[in-house]
Amino acid sequence: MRWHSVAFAVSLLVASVAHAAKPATTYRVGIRDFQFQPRQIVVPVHARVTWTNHDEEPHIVTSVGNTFHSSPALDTNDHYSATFDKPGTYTYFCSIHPQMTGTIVVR
Ligand SMILES: [Cu+2]
Repeated sequence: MRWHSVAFAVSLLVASVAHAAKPATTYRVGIRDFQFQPRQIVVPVHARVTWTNHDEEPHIVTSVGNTFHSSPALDTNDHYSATFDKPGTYTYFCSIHPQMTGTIVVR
């Protein structure tokens, strides 16, 4: 085998390992002052969204229409993640404080 063939095989191997090890990108939504911040985010397919509660009150991330798994009650500094594998607009609210609403747009 010639040297350039070996180099090419090694570069393919490195590329495949790098691809396999790449974690899903995580997007963060804070819960603060009874608001989801940012209230709307746009993420790519397969994105992971993590909510973190910074309030002293519990909140529950609740999917409208059960299009993704809703969270348990999140106490202060608790976080919850969901992964979005299909394009679409996912709306949610806090089932304890229904005036709190948010949207995940997956493209
Ligand atoms: Cu709440």
